[in-house]
Amino acid sequence: MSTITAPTALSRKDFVTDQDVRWCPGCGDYSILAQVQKVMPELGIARENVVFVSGIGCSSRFPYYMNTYGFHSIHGRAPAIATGLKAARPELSVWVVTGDGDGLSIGGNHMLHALRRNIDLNLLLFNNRIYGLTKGQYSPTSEMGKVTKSTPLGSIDYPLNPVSVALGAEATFVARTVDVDAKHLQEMIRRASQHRGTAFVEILQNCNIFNDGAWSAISDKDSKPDNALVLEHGKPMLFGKQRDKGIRMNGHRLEVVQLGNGITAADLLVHDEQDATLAFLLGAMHTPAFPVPLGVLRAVQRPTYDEAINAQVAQAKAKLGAGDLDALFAQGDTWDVS
Ligand SMILES: Cc1ncc(C[n+]2csc(CCOP(=O)(O)OP(=O)(O)O)c2C)c(N)n1
Ligand code: SF4
Repeated sequence: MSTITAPTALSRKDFVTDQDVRWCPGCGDYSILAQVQKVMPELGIARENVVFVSGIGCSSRFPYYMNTYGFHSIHGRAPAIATGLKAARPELSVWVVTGDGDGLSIGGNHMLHALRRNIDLNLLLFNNRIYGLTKGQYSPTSEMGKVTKSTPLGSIDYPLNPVSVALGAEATFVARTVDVDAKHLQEMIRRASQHRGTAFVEILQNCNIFNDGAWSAISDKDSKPDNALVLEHGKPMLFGKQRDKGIRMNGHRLEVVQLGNGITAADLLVHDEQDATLAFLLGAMHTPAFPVPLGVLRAVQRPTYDEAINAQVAQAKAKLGAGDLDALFAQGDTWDVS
């Protein structure tokens, strides 16, 4: 969330750069870029107050294509760089773009701390379950048994679930969406930008070159209704082509039920974005036993890191004065190198 508004109305074109987009034809990243460029003007933030920070990977080429400020940083470190930027310049709208390899492997530590600190960032994790840029090695989200160039006999690693990781770090905003669902993706970008605190959005993305169809059960028109549960706050959890299946609580567990034979929508769970336990249960659902939840799993308010750090700075200044950096460096033990 940023407080500085744009002086004049902007359009999608204002956010497009003159750079040739260097993703493979058909890559899911194109749709994500298009939806972000579409939503940006609606947010009413001046372009010079928007910054996209990325690490390394195909997804991390994103800042070149956004006509805003940007920082193509080092592998896995985008959350740390974005944290410094937001703490120093809280009025900026800071976005982190990362991949499942960049954000959860080499950058897992940095991601975790940005999430728990609740600094006011928007974190978009493009999850294609593979390393795209380095040509198809398995990633922390690849499924067990996955045969790739680096796992020729099949991966023996149990995969990370990005949403569960974010919820485990007690992130205040956690959502999931899909590259090909333009409207839903736009809505999640809007919701993330409105949230004060770290907004984490997992975007299921197709890498048609090295992991084609990894999410087809959830993204293809025909299979999506039976494999995805679109969450809406305050609404019962219904899914299926005929909207005749739902999610019900059975003791401490969730279960899929077929409507009819005495079971109605009134028996189903109603989504509550503020219920942490429910978010955990939903986040752990996966195919084939359950549909994959899409939408906002959790949205709650908690003081942000940037507010807290700037309050402390103001407090220190009130007590001790503005301070003098040169005097600070010159105090204590100093020496000349000759
Ligand atoms: C320090 C360092 N280690 C390893 C690499 C090699 N490397 C570049 S991108 C990448 C993984 C990218 O995967 P992901 O984040 O999933 O992005 P994608 O390309 O799939 O969008 C790796 C391991 C690097 N550039 N720097
Ligand atoms: S390698 Fe995959 S993720 Fe990278 S640009 Fe090509 S299709 Fe997209």
